[in-house]
Amino acid sequence: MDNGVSDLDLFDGIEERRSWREDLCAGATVLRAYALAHEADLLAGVTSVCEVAPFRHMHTPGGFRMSVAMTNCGDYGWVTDRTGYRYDAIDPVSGQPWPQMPDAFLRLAQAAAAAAGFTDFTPDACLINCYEPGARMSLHQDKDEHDFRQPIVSVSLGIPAVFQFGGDARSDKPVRVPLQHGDVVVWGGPARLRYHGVLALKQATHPLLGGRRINLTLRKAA
Ligand code: MD3
Ligand code: FE
Repeated sequence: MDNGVSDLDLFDGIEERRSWREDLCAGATVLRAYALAHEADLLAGVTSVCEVAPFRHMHTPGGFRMSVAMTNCGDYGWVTDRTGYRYDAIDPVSGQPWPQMPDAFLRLAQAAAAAAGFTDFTPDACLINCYEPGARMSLHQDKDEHDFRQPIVSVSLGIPAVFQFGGDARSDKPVRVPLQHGDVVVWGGPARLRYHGVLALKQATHPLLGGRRINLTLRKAA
């Protein structure tokens, strides 16, 4: 479904590139290429976060090493280890607070949320996922946040991935949604607790990111 243009009206960019919207279902909106005009600022943000809080492979409570490497910025970060998973204000690796959320992340996410109809999105956490070929994320729900009225905004950067968008039950057959560099997805309302995952990434090369995919998910955790 192509139904128009959504520009980043919170930005005063020199050149706005065209973006188009696809509604997956009530509450789930794909804003294709929405982040492209700001790729340089977003990647600079990722680099600065990683200087303080490098990507690490965390372990699930069951003891499995996650194939996706993760870090966080903002007031809270999502962490998992043998004791369980949670949002924590302290990075367990550095023992310090997570780095501040880069302005470019916050502005892009608020503009995207507003474009999808969520006008009061106040994210306080950004999980940054790093995928290499073969890395995947199995079907899960995001339910560690306190207020499910707030959406989650996800920004895809780097090599492509196939996203699995399931239903409210784990057994609901997921639909496949290919996500490319610059695509932004807003998940909220009735879609907020849908099961979702990412299929194992295929080998590919992106001009800016090489053989990696970075996904930012901005959330209101507290
Ligand atoms: C649909 N990350 O970090 S973001 C995650 O591409 C996560 O790295 C994936 O799922 C990634 O938890 C997908 C897309 C996403 C995020 C939250 C959702 C889709 C969602 C919440 C409800 C429904
Ligand atoms: Fe998720």
